[in-house]
Amino acid sequence: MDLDKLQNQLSTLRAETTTAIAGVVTMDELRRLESQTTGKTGALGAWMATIKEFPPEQRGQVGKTLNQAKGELTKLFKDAGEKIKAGAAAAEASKASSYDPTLPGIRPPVGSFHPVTLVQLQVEAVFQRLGFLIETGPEMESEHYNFEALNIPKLHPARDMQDTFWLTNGKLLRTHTSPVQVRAMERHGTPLRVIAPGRCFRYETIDASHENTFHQVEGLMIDRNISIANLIAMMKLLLREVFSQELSIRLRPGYFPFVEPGFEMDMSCLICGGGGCATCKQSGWIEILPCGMVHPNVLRAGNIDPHEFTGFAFGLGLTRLAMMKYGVADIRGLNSGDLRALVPAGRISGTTVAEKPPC
Ligand code: FA5
Repeated sequence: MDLDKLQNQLSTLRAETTTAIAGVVTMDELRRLESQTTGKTGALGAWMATIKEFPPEQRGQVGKTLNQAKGELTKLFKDAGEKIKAGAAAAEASKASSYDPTLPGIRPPVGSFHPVTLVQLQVEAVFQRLGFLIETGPEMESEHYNFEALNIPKLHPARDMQDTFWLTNGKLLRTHTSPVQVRAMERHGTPLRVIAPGRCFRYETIDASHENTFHQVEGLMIDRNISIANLIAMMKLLLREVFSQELSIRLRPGYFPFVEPGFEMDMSCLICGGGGCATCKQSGWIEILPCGMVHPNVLRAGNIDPHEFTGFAFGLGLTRLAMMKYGVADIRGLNSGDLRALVPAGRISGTTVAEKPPC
């Protein structure tokens, strides 16, 4: 063995070690490689053991060369170790910074209430505050409750006011929510404050303000000394609460066999601002709240003495109320699944946010 050959082999070892270090990822791998290279039993250790085979005059130089090579290799390992540690620390830091617990969460997409449901909840809240019960009645109704108990006997021309879907079992799809009036009288007696929201069905020609399936809210208040003044005050309060503003309304005589006197309460059309449009049939007014004082025959049908008790009733057009409140110009949009009509103001673009039920 001569010194030149030793130096050549040490150069080769340096080059191979540099290449091997470049492929190392973890500190454990690096330590293993270092011990195989510079450790006592490693490649350099084997060279150290050969010093005594050199002639005595060369041993000093051989030792120096081997020590220098060991120093260079040790530095290579030290630098590589620092690099690996720095990389691990950076990865840890970036992992930590990608989680910010103060960021707002991602809202899961959820639907919103139907506009009719929204106004229904609002109307219910108004009347519940006034001590009214909320009743329901069957959609498949008997002729008795839908007509006869409401002072509309068979063959009475008033039946033509509400084109009816008759069923093969002799019943019908209720044409209004008024059947709940006598049902509630029978169930609760007097005094009585009740509202009854629900779906109604009529064999109607459909247009911008008429559907064959629509919603109403029936209202009924029976007690001693109930007057038209109570009725008007209650109707005005309802519209003020739902629209959060004083609206233009008008009261005109209306005929319904189950009330006497009867009225039609109209509100100024909010689609056109009263100027006239297809929704209000160019009149500037929307028929929304027919009402009146309960007819004595209806009180009798509900086992209530008309000499002792009086009451008012109304049949709010809930679907039309929703149209006015949310600016839906055509009633068909509400039943068709058209999101432009169904998602009222309050939806945040991008994600849908469940509308809070109005208080
Ligand atoms: C009635 O249904 C009576 N039962 C209301 C009533 C109750 C009067 C108590 C007096 C006392 P009318 O047919 O006008 O009345 O309907 C009431 C409201 O329901 C209307 O003002 C209108 O807002 C709504 N409405 C009626 N028909 C339709 C329809 N086809 N599509 C949408 N809304 C309708």
